[in-house]
Amino acid sequence: MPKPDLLLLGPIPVAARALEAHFELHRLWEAADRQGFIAERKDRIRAIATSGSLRTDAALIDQLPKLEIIGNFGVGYDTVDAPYAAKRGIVVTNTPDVLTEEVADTALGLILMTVRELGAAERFVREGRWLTGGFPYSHATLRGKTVGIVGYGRIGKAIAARLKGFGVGLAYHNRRPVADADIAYVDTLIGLAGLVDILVSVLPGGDATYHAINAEVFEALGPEGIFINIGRGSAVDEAALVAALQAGKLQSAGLDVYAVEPCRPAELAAFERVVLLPHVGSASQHTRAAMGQLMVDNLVNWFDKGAPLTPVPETPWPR
Ligand code: 8YV
Repeated sequence: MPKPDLLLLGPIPVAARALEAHFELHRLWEAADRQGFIAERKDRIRAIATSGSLRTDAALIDQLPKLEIIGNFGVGYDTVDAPYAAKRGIVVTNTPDVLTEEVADTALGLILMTVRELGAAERFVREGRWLTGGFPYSHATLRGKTVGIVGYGRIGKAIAARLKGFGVGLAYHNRRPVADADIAYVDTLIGLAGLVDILVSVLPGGDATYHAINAEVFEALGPEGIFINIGRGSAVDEAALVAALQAGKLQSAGLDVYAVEPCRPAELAAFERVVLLPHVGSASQHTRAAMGQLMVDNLVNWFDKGAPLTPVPETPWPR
């Protein structure tokens, strides 16, 4: 049996060997003329694998009449037009669960780094400044504080479970209350921001959340407030975040994700207290390997057994 043809939009090193074993790979990012590359192969490509670095939009989907499945490396699939794929009968899969605990761990690291200014403290030792004086006390603490989580899905719950051990108050906001939640629900994002000291966003990307975290939210969080983002950068109005920090209307922020990635966010880096991570939420070798395996398993299962393992909610399944 010939291997099915798969268009790989960008490099996914942890999955490369497994993909090669099962598919005829077409590496789009290596092509000088992308349109020509796709046009030459359009009647053969039956699968796409993507890490979200390039968009799988309606235009790309329409160029591939034999496309059956899009495998996304990552739980967030905002760069894939899943509703359009569903209309065309194309399955979309993502990699949930296998990264939940890793991302929650990173969120806790980011919260602690930001609240206790540990990034600046680490630089202080590294740069030899400790030799001439002590590091200033951190302005903030977790003691007696309340943390709000916006986007209370699997990862939000795993963050809350960890924070329970820290003795902080907890509340969350989602479009709808979550049935098995055991922390307080606040029915508006502004209400949540006004209630808490630290706001953690686990919001996914896409039109529904675009700039949901805006000037009004920062205003409600207040001058002692701290904002943490482990979800998607597009959910935050970054200009409003910079403006709030510059005006002293927000104390600090800890970010793992940005509006545009990769980036060198100079305006944010100007604040010593602000903590900036390079989208490493799930990025351990262990978890990235598990994500790669699940993406490949979805694709292989589709061609071997006609069923995806973890289709996204927009994909009507079972049909
Ligand atoms: C991904 C992520 O690994 O899973 C997600 O949604 O944000 C990351 O952990 C990344 O998007 C892959 O490029």
